[in-house]
Amino acid sequence: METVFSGIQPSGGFHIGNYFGAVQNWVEMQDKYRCLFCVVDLHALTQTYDTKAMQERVETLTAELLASGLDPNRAVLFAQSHVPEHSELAWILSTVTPYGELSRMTQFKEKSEREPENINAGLMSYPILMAADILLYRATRVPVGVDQVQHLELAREICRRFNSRFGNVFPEPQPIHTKALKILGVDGKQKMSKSLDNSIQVSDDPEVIRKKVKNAFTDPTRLKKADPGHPDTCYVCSLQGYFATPEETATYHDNCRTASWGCVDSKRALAENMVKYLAPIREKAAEWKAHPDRIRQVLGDGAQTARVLANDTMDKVREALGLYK
Ligand code: AQP
Repeated sequence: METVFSGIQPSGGFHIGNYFGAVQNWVEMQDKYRCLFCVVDLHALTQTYDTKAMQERVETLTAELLASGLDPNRAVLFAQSHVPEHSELAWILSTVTPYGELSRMTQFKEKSEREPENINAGLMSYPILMAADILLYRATRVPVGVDQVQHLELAREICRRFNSRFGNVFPEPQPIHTKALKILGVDGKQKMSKSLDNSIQVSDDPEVIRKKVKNAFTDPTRLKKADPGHPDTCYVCSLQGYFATPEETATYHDNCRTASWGCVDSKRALAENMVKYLAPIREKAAEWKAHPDRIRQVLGDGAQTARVLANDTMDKVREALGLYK
């Protein structure tokens, strides 16, 4: 069975972009691959955060991942900082990573602009840690959203450089492209992100969802209800298909195109479908959150399994590097 690795940062609320862009696919992969899914808390250190909130963020995210369908009996679920070999391998891989490539990464540029007072070296070497995350488990498959494609390409390059210099230790990981390549935030412009104020979180209360959808960006060319809408380019219409059946979605789009529905009607349908769709996840996550001991147990067991695999790889890496025994 091939090995899949993927990670998610505890950098804020788990949102519908993360769910459709990543986690829904992870759930489906559990029966097809040997899966390792990681709460990448070391990656989250590259952005400014509240140290007191970190424990809570990791637990909440884990609860939401479990509520979304990740099953600790079919996948290894763990926190990155519980397996120190991620950092060790990242250092080793940094010695074969071309510096110029790092500074060209789109995410580095975007996050540097977002937080100009915190352009740290970790933000730049983020893709090296990501390469270590994957190669540590000799994963051959990595599900990625469009925002991570460039990082995975660099991970593949790092893998090739290591292997050509030190011998064939790592298989070259291949991407699995996710269905929802990129979900935009409610501003309709930037990628929906945990660290931006533009997301709809899977655990948002129904009233919060309704309010966010009500204020979401819509077709700016549609000035009054009688104007025909453009469902192919409208942000609200682009989300309908995730929460409604194909038939319902086609009807909503038709209603918009023929102006029998205004944007308010489209938003109302979207909000209600979203509330209904997300309710079971929100409820299951609340159940998990009520039992932090169980969450801790899942992450502890996951880390134990991950460390066995990580140690095995690191033995091979140290041997290949010729490090002093
Ligand atoms: N808007 C999105 N649409 C589709 N997929 C998305 N992903 C993230 N945002 C979208 C996918 O979610 C997975 C986990 O992402 P991450 O936590 O590693 O970091 P990210 O990609 O940087 O996600 P965020 O929410 O934007 O976090 P912050 O704000 O902290 O940077 C990835 O597979 C990603 O493709």
